[in-house]
Amino acid sequence: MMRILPGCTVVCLVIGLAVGGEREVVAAPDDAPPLISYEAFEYGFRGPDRLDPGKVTLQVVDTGQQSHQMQLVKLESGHTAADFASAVKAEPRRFPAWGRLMGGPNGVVPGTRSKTIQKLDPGDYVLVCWMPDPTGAPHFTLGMTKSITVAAGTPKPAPEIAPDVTITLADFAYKLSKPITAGTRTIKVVNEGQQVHETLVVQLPPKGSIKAFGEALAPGKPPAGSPPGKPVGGVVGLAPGDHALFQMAFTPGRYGLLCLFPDHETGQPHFEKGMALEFDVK
Ligand SMILES: [Cu+2]
Repeated sequence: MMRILPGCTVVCLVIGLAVGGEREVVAAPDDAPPLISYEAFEYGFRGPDRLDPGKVTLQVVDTGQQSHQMQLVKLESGHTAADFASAVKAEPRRFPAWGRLMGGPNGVVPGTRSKTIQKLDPGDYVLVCWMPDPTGAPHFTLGMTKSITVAAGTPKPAPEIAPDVTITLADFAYKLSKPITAGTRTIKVVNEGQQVHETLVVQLPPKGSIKAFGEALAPGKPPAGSPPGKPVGGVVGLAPGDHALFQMAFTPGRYGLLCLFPDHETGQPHFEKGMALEFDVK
């Protein structure tokens, strides 16, 4: 099963790490794409069913008791959200060709929010949360999906947004174009690999290790106390060749990037193959 995590994970995240209150992002620039906001809770998403095409700022606000994220999947050839859920259950290591993973705001703890900037083309989509419940069941298996439609039409032209830093995803590594400094930053994430990858940004304790955080979340491990870190955003799964931007406020300290998506062949989470990177923000 994809990304099934040990039972302790979510509870520990909530109990051990939900500190610091809501992470506010400072006022967006004038040319910021329109904000589309969804609430994530146990187990579902609340927000608009129908969107206009074009560039948007997609926000997930965690109003629940567990960590959540909002994967954006574009459904082709008339497939439905139920088809996608069945296909992932049947083959958790690969995604169907008609279900394109297009990013979306990655995981946060309760009471906080996460934002990405995405271009939406007309069509049918499903929102999915892969995060585990306290028994390890991915939230999407508990009904945490939502179907949305992007209306037909020509999107309004939107200005290109110049990122502060670009993160390149490869099989199996992260590369930063330059160091991330403290402040509200716009980060572009580009998948140059052959597999779906995510960028989960984790705030780490001073000597924390992102691999240790990943291991605490990894399948098949006994619960080992609180994972040493707190998810604070990023971009969920991006298909090969795709890109998205995320915006978040970085404070000085230690951070990590993590990919929990499974390898096509072995099912191993990508962080075990090298998609785990630590860096200091000054
Ligand atoms: Cu990956």
